[in-house]
Parts: sequence; C-alpha cells; structure tokens
Amino acid sequence: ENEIKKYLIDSGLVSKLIPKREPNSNKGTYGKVLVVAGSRGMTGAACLTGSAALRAGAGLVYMAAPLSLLPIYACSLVEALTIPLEDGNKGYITGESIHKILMQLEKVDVAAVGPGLSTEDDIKEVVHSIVKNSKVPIVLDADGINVLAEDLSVLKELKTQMVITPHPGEMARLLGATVKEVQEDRINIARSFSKEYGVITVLKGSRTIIASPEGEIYINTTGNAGMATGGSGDVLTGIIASFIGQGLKPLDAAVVGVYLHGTCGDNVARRKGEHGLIAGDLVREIPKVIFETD
Ligand code: NPW
Ligand code: AMP
Ligand code: MG
Repeated sequence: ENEIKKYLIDSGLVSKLIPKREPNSNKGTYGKVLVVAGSRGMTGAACLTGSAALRAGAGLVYMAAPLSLLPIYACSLVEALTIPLEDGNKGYITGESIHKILMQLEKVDVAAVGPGLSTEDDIKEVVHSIVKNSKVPIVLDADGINVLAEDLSVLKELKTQMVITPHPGEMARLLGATVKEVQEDRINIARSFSKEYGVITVLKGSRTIIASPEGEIYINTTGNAGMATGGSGDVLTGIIASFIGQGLKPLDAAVVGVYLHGTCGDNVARRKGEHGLIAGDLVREIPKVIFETD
C-alpha cells in the first residue's frame, strides 16, 4: 500500500482559494445555488442552508419550495428566490416536482441537496433523479444521503462532481456499518468511499476529514464541540455550495468551506462560549470570517 497524501487545512491554504470580488462583476458572476431542502417540521434546515450560501457570497439562491411551505421561505429568507412546487399540502417535495426541479437545475451552477428533506418515498425518487440527471455539481447532505443509502448504485450514474457531507451516523448508514466502526477508521473510510464512488467525501465531526477521488486526504483544524447543535451541518452544506457557485473546484470548495465553517464556530465560542452556540450564529459569523481569512 503506497503512502497516503495527507494535508492539514490551515488559513494559508484557504486564503489563497477564497474567490475575489471583481469591480466589474454582477450577481451572475458569483453563482446561482439551487437549494433542494426542507419539509414540514424541518424548514429551518433549508433556511440555514440558503442563508449560509448567501452569506458565503453566492450571487443568487433559489429555494425549491413546496407550495405549503413557500410562505415560510419567503418570509424567513427574503433575499432568496423561491421555486414554487405543487405539493398537495403534503409538506414535502413530491415526485410530481421532479421535472420542474430538473428544469431549474439547467439554470443554476450548483445544487445543495438534502438538509431536512425527510425520507418519504417521494424524496427518494427526487434525490435519485437529481443524482442521475444533474450536469451541475451537487452537494449532498443529511436526508439526501439517507435516501441514497438505500440504493448506492445510483452513484454509478453520476454525470457530475459530487461533494457528500455525512456525519458519522450518516456514514455508518451509507456503509451499513456502526458509528463506532466509522469513528475508529475515519481516514480510510472516507478515502475508500471517495475512491469507490468518485465523489468528494466530507466525513464530519471533530477534525473533519475530506477525501478526494484521487485518494488525497485533507484534515480540518478548526471547529469545536459548541458546533454539536442542531443545524450546524445544514450551514456547512450552504457554504460549500456557495463556493462551488463562485467557481471553486468542488474539492477546493469543500476544503475552504469546512475550514471557514469551523472558524465561525471558534470565533463565536471565543466570544460567548460553546454552550450557547446555535447554528444561526455560524451563519451570522460567515462574512467576518471570510473578510479576515481573505
Ligand atoms: P448519537 O445520537 O450520538 O447516538 P440522524 P440528524 C449519529 C435535519 N435537521 N459522532 C447519532 O448518534 C437534518 O438536516 C433539521 C457520532 C445518531 O445515531 C436531517 O435532514 C433541523 N455519531 C434530519 O434533521 C435542525 C453521530 O447519527 C444519528 C455524530 C436528521 O438529521 C437539526 C443522528 O443522525 C437537523 O440538522 C457524531 N459527530 N453525529 C431544522 N432546524 O430543521 C451524528 N451521529 O438520525 O441522521 O439525525 O443528524 O439530526
Ligand atoms: P450535523 O451533524 O450534520 O449537524 O453536522 C455537525 C457539524 O458540526 C459538522 O460540520 C461537524 O464537523 C461539526 N461538529 C459537530 N461536533 C463537533 C465537535 N465536537 N468538534 C468539532 N466540530 C463538530
Ligand atoms: Mg446534518
């Protein structure tokens, strides 16, 4: 077995990668992000992903919005556009919306898929269809990962680059393993998943691991236990998608996103401690962290 190429992610590496704002630019320059997330009971997850994408610099964010949830998105995230999807008051995205979502995918630069979607049969259909048909990069998280776990062969039909962001529980589901097994061998697990499926794997948790399909490993140095709070991961999904939209290669966007997300957590914890940190604090910290790392 040849030696694994491992890199620690630090501010020097990240600052070089943060996209510059050009004077003669417009919102189209900085990417259109489609957020396919949320369901009744988990609309917050979608809002956190969308707001994080905007705060990290995306030009435009589109929320795929079941009609019964659309007013929530329109009020909670006034800067985002909503794509109205007929849902028969079900409170989640249904199979009938697949065509409209695929049409919208043609008009954007990246899709953030999964936070709070639920694991209804319809969602499985929707996620599988996006994975099979998207020509733009996908960041797949949370319930997007959970419904993929039921049939991993869909990944073999991927036509684009994917960043998949499992926490240890989700990684365990993907592999049919236990959380303990995942945690005991984090680097090899992330690395072999990336190699097998040709995706970029972000295995979250203390010292998040990023593995490329080529077998390189990046280890994050930022973040703290204050980030063990509902919605933290949904924020990361939005940040990574945002940087892909701004033109970074998906691997670079994952490296930059994971580092900055952890730095947001560290800054908030330094000011207010870890106990009271909530996911919205991470979103509100993004602008300053980008400003100071750039
Ligand atoms: P435990 O509990 O420690 O034994 P799930 P979820 C394990 C949405 N959200 N290290 C954990 O183990 C998400 O986007 C919506 C070790 C447990 O077994 C999803 O769509 C919010 N183990 C949906 O909720 C805010 C770890 O994984 C399992 C681990 C469900 O996502 C909250 C839990 O994972 C949330 O983001 C670690 N670091 N992390 C909203 N406001 O709308 C996790 N585990 O069952 O996939 O539940 O992550 O809450
Ligand atoms: P999720 O479980 O999807 O909400 O994601 C949680 C996010 O918080 C991931 O980015 C984790 O890396 C981060 N996180 C959770 N717990 C810790 C911890 N103890 N130390 C550092 N980061 C953490
Ligand atoms: Mg999560």
